[in-house]
Amino acid sequence: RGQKGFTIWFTGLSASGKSTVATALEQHLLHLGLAAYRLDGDNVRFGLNKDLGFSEKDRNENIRRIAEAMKQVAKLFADSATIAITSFISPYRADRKIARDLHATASPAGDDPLPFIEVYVDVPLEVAESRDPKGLYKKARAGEIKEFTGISAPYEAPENPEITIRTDQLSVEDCVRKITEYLVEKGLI
Ligand code: GGZ
Repeated sequence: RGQKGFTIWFTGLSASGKSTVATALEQHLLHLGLAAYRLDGDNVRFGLNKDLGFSEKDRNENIRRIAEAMKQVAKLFADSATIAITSFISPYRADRKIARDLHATASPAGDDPLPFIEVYVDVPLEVAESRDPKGLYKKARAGEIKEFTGISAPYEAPENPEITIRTDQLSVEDCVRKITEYLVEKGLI
Protein backbone atom coordinates (compact mmCIF):
# COMPACT_ATOMS: atom_id res chain seq x y z
CA ARG A 1 0.00 0.00 0.00
CA GLY A 2 3.02 2.24 0.35
CA GLN A 3 4.94 3.57 3.30
CA LYS A 4 3.93 7.04 4.43
CA GLY A 5 7.01 9.18 4.29
CA PHE A 6 10.57 8.14 3.74
CA THR A 7 13.90 9.56 2.60
CA ILE A 8 16.10 8.59 -0.32
CA TRP A 9 19.64 9.76 0.41
CA PHE A 10 22.08 9.92 -2.52
CA THR A 11 25.81 10.02 -1.78
CA GLY A 12 28.80 10.09 -4.12
CA LEU A 13 31.60 12.15 -5.60
CA SER A 14 31.18 15.44 -7.43
CA ALA A 15 30.16 14.58 -11.03
CA SER A 16 29.17 11.04 -10.04
CA GLY A 17 25.65 11.67 -11.36
CA LYS A 18 23.77 12.13 -8.07
CA SER A 19 21.71 15.12 -9.10
CA THR A 20 21.00 13.76 -12.57
CA VAL A 21 19.62 10.49 -11.21
CA ALA A 22 17.83 12.20 -8.30
CA THR A 23 16.08 14.59 -10.70
CA ALA A 24 15.10 11.75 -13.06
CA LEU A 25 13.83 9.72 -10.10
CA GLU A 26 11.75 12.67 -8.92
CA GLN A 27 10.21 12.98 -12.40
CA HIS A 28 9.48 9.26 -12.53
CA LEU A 29 7.78 9.32 -9.12
CA LEU A 30 5.65 12.28 -10.22
CA HIS A 31 4.58 10.29 -13.29
CA LEU A 32 3.53 7.47 -10.96
CA GLY A 33 1.31 9.97 -9.17
CA LEU A 34 3.56 10.27 -6.13
CA ALA A 35 4.94 13.51 -4.74
CA ALA A 36 8.61 14.06 -4.12
CA TYR A 37 10.55 16.90 -2.52
CA ARG A 38 14.20 17.12 -3.54
CA LEU A 39 17.09 19.04 -2.04
CA ASP A 40 20.53 19.36 -3.60
CA GLY A 41 23.59 21.56 -3.43
CA ASP A 42 22.17 24.11 -5.84
CA ASN A 43 19.20 25.02 -3.68
CA VAL A 44 20.87 24.54 -0.30
CA ARG A 45 24.40 25.91 -0.60
CA PHE A 46 23.06 29.17 -2.07
CA GLY A 47 20.27 29.41 0.48
CA LEU A 48 19.90 27.71 3.84
CA ASN A 49 23.60 26.80 4.08
CA LYS A 50 25.22 29.73 2.30
CA ASP A 51 27.25 30.41 5.44
CA LEU A 52 29.06 27.07 5.05
CA GLY A 53 32.17 26.10 3.07
CA PHE A 54 33.90 22.78 2.50
CA SER A 55 36.03 22.23 5.59
CA GLU A 56 35.26 19.02 7.45
CA LYS A 57 33.44 21.02 10.12
CA ASP A 58 31.31 22.91 7.59
CA ARG A 59 30.44 19.73 5.69
CA ASN A 60 29.40 18.10 9.00
CA GLU A 61 27.09 21.04 9.66
CA ASN A 62 25.80 21.07 6.07
CA ILE A 63 24.74 17.43 6.32
CA ARG A 64 23.40 17.77 9.86
CA ARG A 65 21.03 20.56 8.82
CA ILE A 66 19.94 18.72 5.68
CA ALA A 67 19.30 15.52 7.63
CA GLU A 68 17.17 17.38 10.14
CA ALA A 69 15.26 19.24 7.41
CA MET A 70 14.53 16.11 5.40
CA LYS A 71 13.38 14.17 8.42
CA GLN A 72 10.88 16.99 9.01
CA VAL A 73 9.82 16.94 5.35
CA ALA A 74 9.29 13.17 5.35
CA LYS A 75 7.22 13.44 8.53
CA LEU A 76 5.32 16.57 7.61
CA PHE A 77 4.20 15.18 4.26
CA ALA A 78 3.70 11.62 5.46
CA ASP A 79 -0.05 11.77 4.86
CA SER A 80 0.43 12.74 1.24
CA ALA A 81 3.14 10.10 0.81
CA THR A 82 5.68 12.70 -0.19
CA ILE A 83 9.10 11.21 -0.76
CA ALA A 84 12.09 13.23 0.47
CA ILE A 85 15.14 13.04 -1.82
CA THR A 86 18.60 14.48 -1.14
CA SER A 87 21.72 14.60 -3.31
CA PHE A 88 24.83 15.81 -1.51
CA ILE A 89 28.34 14.41 -1.59
CA SER A 90 27.94 13.70 2.16
CA PRO A 91 31.46 12.26 2.25
CA TYR A 92 31.64 11.30 5.93
CA ARG A 93 30.22 8.00 7.13
CA ALA A 94 29.50 9.44 10.57
CA ASP A 95 27.36 12.24 9.08
CA ARG A 96 25.33 9.82 6.99
CA LYS A 97 24.83 7.72 10.11
CA ILE A 98 23.51 10.77 11.95
CA ALA A 99 20.99 11.28 9.13
CA ARG A 100 19.99 7.60 9.27
CA ASP A 101 19.68 7.57 13.05
CA LEU A 102 17.54 10.72 13.04
CA HIS A 103 15.08 8.88 10.79
CA ALA A 104 15.10 5.79 13.01
CA THR A 105 13.90 7.89 15.92
CA ALA A 106 11.50 10.03 13.93
CA SER A 107 9.62 11.27 16.98
CA PRO A 108 9.79 10.87 20.71
CA ALA A 109 5.98 10.52 20.65
CA GLY A 110 6.35 7.02 19.30
CA ASP A 111 5.70 7.44 15.58
CA ASP A 112 7.02 4.69 13.38
CA PRO A 113 10.58 5.15 12.25
CA LEU A 114 10.96 6.73 8.82
CA PRO A 115 12.67 4.47 6.29
CA PHE A 116 16.06 5.80 5.11
CA ILE A 117 17.36 4.51 1.79
CA GLU A 118 21.00 5.27 1.12
CA VAL A 119 21.86 5.23 -2.58
CA TYR A 120 25.57 5.05 -3.29
CA VAL A 121 26.32 6.62 -6.66
CA ASP A 122 29.49 4.69 -7.28
CA VAL A 123 31.81 5.69 -10.10
CA PRO A 124 35.59 5.49 -10.10
CA LEU A 125 37.30 8.81 -9.40
CA GLU A 126 38.83 8.68 -12.91
CA VAL A 127 35.34 8.63 -14.42
CA ALA A 128 34.09 11.56 -12.35
CA GLU A 129 37.29 13.46 -13.07
CA SER A 130 37.05 12.81 -16.81
CA ARG A 131 33.47 14.17 -16.82
CA ASP A 132 34.44 17.31 -14.90
CA PRO A 133 31.41 19.32 -16.13
CA LYS A 134 32.35 22.44 -14.18
CA GLY A 135 36.15 22.13 -14.43
CA LEU A 136 36.37 21.77 -10.65
CA TYR A 137 38.62 18.67 -10.70
CA LYS A 138 41.04 20.52 -12.96
CA LYS A 139 41.12 23.42 -10.52
CA ALA A 140 41.51 21.05 -7.57
CA ARG A 141 44.47 19.34 -9.26
CA ALA A 142 46.01 22.74 -9.87
CA GLY A 143 45.54 23.62 -6.19
CA GLU A 144 43.09 26.41 -7.00
CA ILE A 145 40.36 24.70 -4.98
CA LYS A 146 41.41 23.38 -1.60
CA GLU A 147 39.88 20.37 0.17
CA PHE A 148 38.22 18.98 -2.94
CA THR A 149 36.50 15.63 -2.41
CA GLY A 150 38.45 12.74 -3.91
CA ILE A 151 41.51 14.90 -4.61
CA SER A 152 42.44 16.66 -1.40
CA ALA A 153 39.57 15.73 0.93
CA PRO A 154 38.22 12.28 1.77
CA TYR A 155 35.22 10.41 0.43
CA GLU A 156 34.26 7.55 2.72
CA ALA A 157 32.34 5.06 0.59
CA PRO A 158 29.24 3.51 2.18
CA GLU A 159 29.78 0.02 3.57
CA ASN A 160 26.16 -1.03 3.59
CA PRO A 161 24.05 1.15 1.29
CA GLU A 162 20.55 -0.04 0.47
CA ILE A 163 21.28 0.50 -3.24
CA THR A 164 24.44 0.99 -5.30
CA ILE A 165 24.29 2.40 -8.82
CA ARG A 166 27.13 2.62 -11.33
CA THR A 167 26.30 5.56 -13.54
CA ASP A 168 29.17 4.65 -15.87
CA GLN A 169 27.62 1.22 -16.50
CA LEU A 170 23.87 1.93 -16.40
CA SER A 171 21.83 4.57 -18.20
CA VAL A 172 19.97 7.16 -16.12
CA GLU A 173 16.72 5.30 -16.92
CA ASP A 174 18.22 2.00 -15.71
CA CYS A 175 19.41 3.66 -12.49
CA VAL A 176 15.89 5.02 -11.89
CA ARG A 177 14.44 1.58 -12.63
CA LYS A 178 16.80 -0.10 -10.17
CA ILE A 179 15.80 2.31 -7.40
CA THR A 180 12.09 2.08 -8.22
CA GLU A 181 12.21 -1.72 -8.20
CA TYR A 182 13.80 -1.63 -4.76
CA LEU A 183 11.03 0.68 -3.48
CA VAL A 184 8.32 -1.60 -4.87
CA GLU A 185 10.01 -4.71 -3.49
CA LYS A 186 10.15 -3.15 -0.01
CA GLY A 187 6.53 -2.04 -0.19
CA LEU A 188 7.51 1.62 0.01
CA ILE A 189 5.59 2.62 -3.13
C1 GGZ B 1 33.65 19.12 -3.21
C2 GGZ B 1 32.86 21.15 -4.02
C3 GGZ B 1 33.94 21.80 -3.40
C4 GGZ B 1 34.89 21.03 -2.67
C5 GGZ B 1 32.73 23.29 -4.42
N1 GGZ B 1 34.70 19.69 -2.59
O1 GGZ B 1 29.76 18.90 -8.66
P1 GGZ B 1 29.13 20.06 -8.00
O2 GGZ B 1 30.19 21.11 -7.53
O3 GGZ B 1 27.99 20.73 -8.63
O4 GGZ B 1 28.75 19.57 -6.58
C6 GGZ B 1 29.77 19.81 -5.62
C7 GGZ B 1 29.14 20.61 -4.51
C8 GGZ B 1 29.28 19.80 -3.21
O5 GGZ B 1 28.41 20.31 -2.25
P2 GGZ B 1 27.76 19.33 -1.18
O6 GGZ B 1 26.90 20.19 -0.31
O7 GGZ B 1 27.11 18.21 -1.87
O8 GGZ B 1 29.06 18.81 -0.39
S1 GGZ B 1 29.13 18.10 1.04
O9 GGZ B 1 28.08 17.05 1.09
O10 GGZ B 1 30.48 17.50 1.09
O11 GGZ B 1 28.94 19.10 2.09
C9 GGZ B 1 30.79 20.75 -6.28
C10 GGZ B 1 30.86 21.97 -5.39
O12 GGZ B 1 29.83 21.84 -4.41
N2 GGZ B 1 32.12 22.10 -4.64
N3 GGZ B 1 33.84 23.15 -3.66
N4 GGZ B 1 35.94 21.60 -2.07
N5 GGZ B 1 32.73 19.80 -3.94
